[in-house]
Amino acid sequence: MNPGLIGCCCCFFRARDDNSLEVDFSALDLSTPHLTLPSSIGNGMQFVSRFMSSKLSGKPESMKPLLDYLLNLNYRGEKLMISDTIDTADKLQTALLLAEVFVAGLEKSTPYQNFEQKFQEWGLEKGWGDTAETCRETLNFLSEVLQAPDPINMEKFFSRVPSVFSIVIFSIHGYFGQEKVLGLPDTGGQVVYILDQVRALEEELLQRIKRQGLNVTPKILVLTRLIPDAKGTKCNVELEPVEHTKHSSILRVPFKTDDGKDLRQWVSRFDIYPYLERYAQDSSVKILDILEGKPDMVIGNYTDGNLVASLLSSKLGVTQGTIAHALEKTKYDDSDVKWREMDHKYHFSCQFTADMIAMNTSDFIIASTYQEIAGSKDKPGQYESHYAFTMPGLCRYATGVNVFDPKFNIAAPGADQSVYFPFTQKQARLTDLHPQIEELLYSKEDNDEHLGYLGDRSKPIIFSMARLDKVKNITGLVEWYGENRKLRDLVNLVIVGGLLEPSQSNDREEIEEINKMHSLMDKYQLKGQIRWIKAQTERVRNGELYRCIADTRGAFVQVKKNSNTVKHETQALTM
Ligand SMILES: *[C@@H]1O[C@H](CO)[C@@H](O)[C@H](O)[C@H]1NC(C)=O
Ligand SMILES: *[C@@H]1O[C@H](CO)[C@@H](O)[C@H](O)[C@H]1NC(C)=O
Ligand SMILES: CC(=O)N[C@H]1CO[C@H](CO)[C@@H](O)[C@@H]1O
Repeated sequence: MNPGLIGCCCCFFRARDDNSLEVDFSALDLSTPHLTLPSSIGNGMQFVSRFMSSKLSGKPESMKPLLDYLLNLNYRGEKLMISDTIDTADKLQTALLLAEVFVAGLEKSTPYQNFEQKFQEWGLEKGWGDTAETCRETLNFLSEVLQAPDPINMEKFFSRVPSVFSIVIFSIHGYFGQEKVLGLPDTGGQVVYILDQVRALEEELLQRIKRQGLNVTPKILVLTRLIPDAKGTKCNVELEPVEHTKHSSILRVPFKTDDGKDLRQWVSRFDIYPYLERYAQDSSVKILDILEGKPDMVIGNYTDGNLVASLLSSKLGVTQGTIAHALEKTKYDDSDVKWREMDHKYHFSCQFTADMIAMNTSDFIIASTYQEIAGSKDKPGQYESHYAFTMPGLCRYATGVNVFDPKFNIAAPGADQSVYFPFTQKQARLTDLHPQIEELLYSKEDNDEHLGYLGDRSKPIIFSMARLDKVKNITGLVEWYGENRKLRDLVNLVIVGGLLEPSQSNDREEIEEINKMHSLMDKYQLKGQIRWIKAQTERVRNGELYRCIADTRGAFVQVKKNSNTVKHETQALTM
């Protein structure tokens, strides 16, 4: 990695005697207040609202920052909420009072246009609401905050402030596309998650914009890599609309080689660090062009996305969010201490440094669970493990990422309920798909989609679907099943994941795992009890597949790694 990159984050660096680096983020910890109770970790938003309301004492000077913030609100230069004439807290309070009394006297559903002129006379601009009622609510939240600041109204008011219209999401590695990509190397759940997320975000933005009475078109761009050798996917297409959205697109920007040419082929996510700085520059030019200005927020996913989001956010001065559900550091034992042994394969020296930069510069970090941040009794959290660690001979983080920072917020992910619903909802079941699923699970012959067969169909199915890599340890599950006679008598095993032949894959971990699958099936003579189906990409059919497994009284199994023991967590299939 170019050392210039490291200079972009604000913290304290010191060269140590052995030429390695010491990093102490706390040396510059000037103003951000921190949570104190472990139980409040992950509730940063609440904390910030409480902190802000405690700063507003009711005295006019204390309102100044809030007033300045509102005065700065605009959409492409057009003022929102208040105009420049409201330049003191007193004036703001007076305007709110007048407007509140006025809208309270109107029919609730009166459209904003009908009283827009009145609002303007008081110095109020668009953005309070689309009807008399929504305006009244927003005015009231702010009045309450100004009179007697409290965190609840503070949060309510900020949830109404129109500040985000365009969003850029970086998901760089793998093949990011809408069809024929799942199962290609480094390409898995994240593509589906992000496309779902984009649809949900667009809907949310549209609703908010409408509720605020604005006539603004939101824009969402998913930034990924353009891969000229696209392997039959659309990854060589620069701009592609996201299906089932109106205002969202995938924008692909190529990696450049040293001589300035487009890099043609896919590269593993572990090998992409040399390209990222240039990529950040090239994408920022494209983004500014397509959005006709800066985005309001950038979000990164995974190390590469987060690092580029950091670079872009510091360059353009926009809010940065991080969603890094799967950090590599905690996936491999002692990956920090043993970085040297693994570096030729994984380049953790780059990856952990990039993660640290991204986590530190992010304005907020979304985690899905408390455990992900702060761990449990017997396991450190993946973020917590970035507080203090050493990569011997390279660098030492004296104070790294602090989980008590209010930037950490928990938002549990949802599932698309039109795809994933309980198997008991008989009327909704996709019976049309049953013949295909029947073939997938029970046909006798091997073909290029599946290997092995289930001799006794009356047994329940133990089922797992995941990428075929070391961390997901599907081969561990197969081994465990193979060794357990009793279990083999009772249940069948169905695995969906990876490709079936090593020659079809060009991902080094996957190739190893494919070979292992074959040798385990031979070693334990599993044919007749196991069905190994290659990675499946049809989401809707997969939803029904889960339910068909549930019909057999089956169970979904996820192999979880826990320090040095491997626990197989079995959860009853309720879907
Ligand atoms: C990032 O670094 C700053 C100092 O530069 C520090 O105050 C802050 O706590 C760090 N953030 C996190 C999440 O650790
Ligand atoms: C995978 O599972 C096997 C069997 O349970 C276990 O021995 C092995 O250590 C696991 N591998 C990883 C990388 O967790
Ligand atoms: C929310 C989200 O999309 N998270 C994904 C980020 O990328 C990692 C690694 O590819 C996925 O595991 C996460 O699910």
